[in-house]
Amino acid sequence: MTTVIHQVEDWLAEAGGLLDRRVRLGVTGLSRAGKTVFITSLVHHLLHPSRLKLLSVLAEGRFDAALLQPMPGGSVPRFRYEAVLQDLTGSASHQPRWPDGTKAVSELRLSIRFRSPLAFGLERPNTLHLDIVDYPGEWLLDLPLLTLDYATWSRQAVAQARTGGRARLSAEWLALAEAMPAGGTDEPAIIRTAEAYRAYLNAARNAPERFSMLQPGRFLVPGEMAGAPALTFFPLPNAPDRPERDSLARLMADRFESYKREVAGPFFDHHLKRIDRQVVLVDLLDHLAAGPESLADLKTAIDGTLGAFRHGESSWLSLLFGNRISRVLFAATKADHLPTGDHQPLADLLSALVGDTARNLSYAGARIQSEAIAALRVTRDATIDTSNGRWPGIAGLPLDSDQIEEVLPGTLPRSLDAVTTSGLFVPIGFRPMPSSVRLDQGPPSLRMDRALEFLLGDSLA
Ligand SMILES: Nc1nc2c(ncn2[C@@H]2O[C@H](COP(=O)(O)OP(=O)(O)OP(=O)(O)O)[C@@H](O)[C@H]2O)c(=O)[nH]1
Ligand SMILES: [Mg+2]
Repeated sequence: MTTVIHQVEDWLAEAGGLLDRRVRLGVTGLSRAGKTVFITSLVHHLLHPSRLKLLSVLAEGRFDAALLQPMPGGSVPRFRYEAVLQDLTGSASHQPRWPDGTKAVSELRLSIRFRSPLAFGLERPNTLHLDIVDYPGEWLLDLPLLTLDYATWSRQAVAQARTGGRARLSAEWLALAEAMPAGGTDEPAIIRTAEAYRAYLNAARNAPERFSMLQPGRFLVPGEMAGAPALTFFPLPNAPDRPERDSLARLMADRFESYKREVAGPFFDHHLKRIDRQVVLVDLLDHLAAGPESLADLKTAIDGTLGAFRHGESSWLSLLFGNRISRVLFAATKADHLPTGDHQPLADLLSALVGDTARNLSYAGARIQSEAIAALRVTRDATIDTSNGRWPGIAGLPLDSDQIEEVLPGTLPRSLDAVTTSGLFVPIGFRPMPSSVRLDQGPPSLRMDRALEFLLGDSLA
């Protein structure tokens, strides 16, 4: 029912705005995938569009201007676009730097004035309102929980925790959880074990394998919920499907359900459920460097989160049953860590990683594309002389240095099967250079215009 009301609201808003279009762009990506930098780059590009060569509305001379709009209301803070831009440009008091990790939800609306061609060379003025939301990437992993009950989640989480590199990280929590009496609901012991579970998730996030499947998301970034009972639970080994009254499993299941109802569900409903277009940002390089276990975990996380969304061609039925996501861009971020010749192979590796999932989305009617992008390009290509000959590399300002350095980033694996943990491929972090981002000009980037053309080109036609 709420879906129908939301749709009618949208419809009325559109009718009121003389058929202005509204597109909700879902920027989805795990923690550190590059969401905040992507959103800032996208907005800055559209406000100063000279670098968006492949965006047809610009190439065809139909783009008038873009403007940041005040949000229509509500309680969600506005995305701190100006502050992030200031981080990236630098100021008298600080060097250009990357923004901090996101700790809360924020939203932004950008309106684009453009002209649509009519017959006889006439044009009609048009407006597209683009709504975007930013949030901590960790919270995305709450979406797969929404369709699970506590016993099923426990089985999955415990089996996962006993497998591969996670086993050495989960031992303390598992020992505490196994030692807890089934009938006991001793709160201090529950808090201790929940804390051990959180420590395990934290360790898994920072482990060399760079594990992605870390649930629930608020255990890592609690936002305003730190210490709340809804966050004091953990998966139980041998959790029964029908726990007895007053048992530990029953209490844990109740808290799990309350987490879904009060935290994960509202986050999805209010911020992501109604998106029309989706960009899935993936820091694939980082996971390629971390090896096969990291990649397998990443794939599980991407598949699990995408499963929460409805993809397919939108139609008049959307008015009754809720909108569908009609375009999904899979974007391998931070492609500026590689020389130009490796960009397409990187996009191909991402296509291979999401292959089955992407096929399902296509089958449902959504259009799919993969790109290697850099929302903010902070390196340039360089040819590097070695004793072995001359090789394509990159040059940039390493995170821990004030000198521009030329770097050979290593060899990108030819296929996902060729990925190893032997450290053949080691990405290096670079920081924004002074003057690489200017307030009055779109930022240097890689394939942001292709990304925007795919995601929004038809809405700007
Ligand atoms: N070289 C390069 N690095 C990037 C780019 N985009 C992001 N990064 C790096 O990736 C880090 C994470 O980017 P964010 O945009 O903060 O990632 P996020 O997805 O918002 O992360 P959370 O807020 O933790 O969910 C940045 O601090 C940069 O170090 C890019 O285009 N090029
Ligand atoms: Mg962020």
